[in-house]
Amino acid sequence: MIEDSIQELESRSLARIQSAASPGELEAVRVEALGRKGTLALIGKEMGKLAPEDRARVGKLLNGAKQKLEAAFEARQRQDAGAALRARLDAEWLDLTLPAPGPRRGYLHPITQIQRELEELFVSLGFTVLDGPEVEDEYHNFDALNIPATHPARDMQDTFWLDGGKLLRTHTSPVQVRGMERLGPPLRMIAPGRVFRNESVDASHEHTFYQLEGMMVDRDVSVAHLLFFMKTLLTAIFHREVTVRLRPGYFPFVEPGFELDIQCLICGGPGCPVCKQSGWVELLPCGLVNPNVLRMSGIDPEQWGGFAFGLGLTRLAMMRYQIDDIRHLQGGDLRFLEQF
Ligand code: FA5
Repeated sequence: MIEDSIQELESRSLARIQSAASPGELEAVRVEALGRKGTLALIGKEMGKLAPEDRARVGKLLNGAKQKLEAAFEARQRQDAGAALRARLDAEWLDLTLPAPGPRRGYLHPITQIQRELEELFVSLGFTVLDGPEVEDEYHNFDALNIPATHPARDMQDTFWLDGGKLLRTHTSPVQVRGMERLGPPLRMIAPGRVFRNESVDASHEHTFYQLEGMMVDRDVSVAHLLFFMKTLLTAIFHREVTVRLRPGYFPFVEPGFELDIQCLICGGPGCPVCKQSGWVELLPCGLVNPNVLRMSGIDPEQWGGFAFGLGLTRLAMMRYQIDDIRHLQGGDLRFLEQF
């Protein structure tokens, strides 16, 4: 019976519209039942074969089934679209009342931290902080420090020479000379800064590193003054007793000259690559200013005396933070730098 087929199609399709698991499956049900060549269309074509008195009744039934299925189909589509929208809103949920994360905090490089601490200390002791050029002339880097061109001491610091007789300063000592020239005696100055040497790099040697120069020129300055300031400096940096040794050191611009070494804080004494197995790290060369140097900068050595030191700031950072390879400090690796 054609009426039974219509009813059976209607109830079966309604169930399938409800249970369709995906939009694709739902569309397949629609095409099968309502499509141009779908089951309802086929049944419609059979209508002509019906007795005229049955046609109106069956036609009504057929239209009713078509409308019900179309309505169910649209309802299911609306229901699916609503669920998809809710899922999207849930996934994209944003709490506008949460506080903003704020800018990422940066870090001061360990050498900058130590440099600033030392600047504060020396300023509190009456010293002025001076700056000088990294591209220097031969006069300030060497001649005015009692190292003329023929002097073998020029070989102690392998130099990067530039065009026109200029050079990359090999130490911060030229700033002493500039300080004496500019400010005259009495003088208390420090000069932190970057220096350059054409030497091969290893665990304790860089081609580019930091020093902090210090100088005091006054009446009756002695080795006792020098030692007082060196001890004050080391206590401020290490916040504890460190073992040091003083030995004679040769620098043409000081007389007498000393090397102040610190017992290696990486290995504690037995020897390691940082201290080249010696147990000691060269940190702080110093001495009383050579009268020639005072004279060349226009200061009368009969009236004034002075001390000077040239602290290896990069090595000091290594000792303070127990860094076992100098190359980490300039490597630019944030994982390393963020530890300080
Ligand atoms: C000088 O540069 C002198 N101008 C220091 C000075 C100043 C002496 C005033 C007397 C009076 P020296 O070449 O030793 O001296 O270097 C000083 C310090 O810099 C060393 O003790 C060491 O701590 C550091 N240093 C030297 N070479 C390197 C290097 N290649 N890498 C890292 N640190 C270095």
